Amino acid sequence: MHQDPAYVVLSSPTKMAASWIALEDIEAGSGELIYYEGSHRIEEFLFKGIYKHWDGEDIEMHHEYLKTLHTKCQQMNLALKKFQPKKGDVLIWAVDLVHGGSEITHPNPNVTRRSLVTHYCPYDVNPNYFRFISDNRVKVKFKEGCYYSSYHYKMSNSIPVNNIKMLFQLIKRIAGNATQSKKYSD
Ligand SMILES: O=C(O)CCC(=O)C(=O)O
Ligand SMILES: [Fe+2]
Repeated sequence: MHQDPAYVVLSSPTKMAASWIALEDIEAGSGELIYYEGSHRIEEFLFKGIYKHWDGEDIEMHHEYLKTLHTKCQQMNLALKKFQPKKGDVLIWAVDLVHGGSEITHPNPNVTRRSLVTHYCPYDVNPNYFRFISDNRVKVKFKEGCYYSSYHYKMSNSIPVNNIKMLFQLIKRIAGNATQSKKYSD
């Protein structure tokens, strides 16, 4: 389990919320999202005493970070919850919520749990990857005050997402791609 700022790096790390949108009914044992209720309030872990993100290198410190998340949540007696949504249900969490995928115990090893996971920040906050992936340095306008960017998918400023039907098509396209790509973090 993790907190998103360790891996989703922003110019202002605390200005973030996230959501898990179920694209199908999620079956028990399919590796559902789990989270410690109220864990967005645990004492902050700072890598090297400074950063909310992990540098991807110091394996020991990363291990220590993951371990302390459980310890802190257990010390505060926070309940470990499972999100078992129906298609279309959404879990929205505050930046520091401790969450992650659970073990797959379903008899069918090919069971899916298709979702759209999205991280949100204000327009004046930039994802860190803007600094080194120039192709993806794009904020596509959806409507007034709403923009989207993606680390994984090439975005074009010209995608004409201006109504709900088109947004739906975009989500379907992203979901289709997502099933073909590998899970990249836990
Ligand atoms: O779907 C999952 O298991 C977790 C995804 C997640 O935590 C994330 O993308 O931040
Ligand atoms: Fe996450």
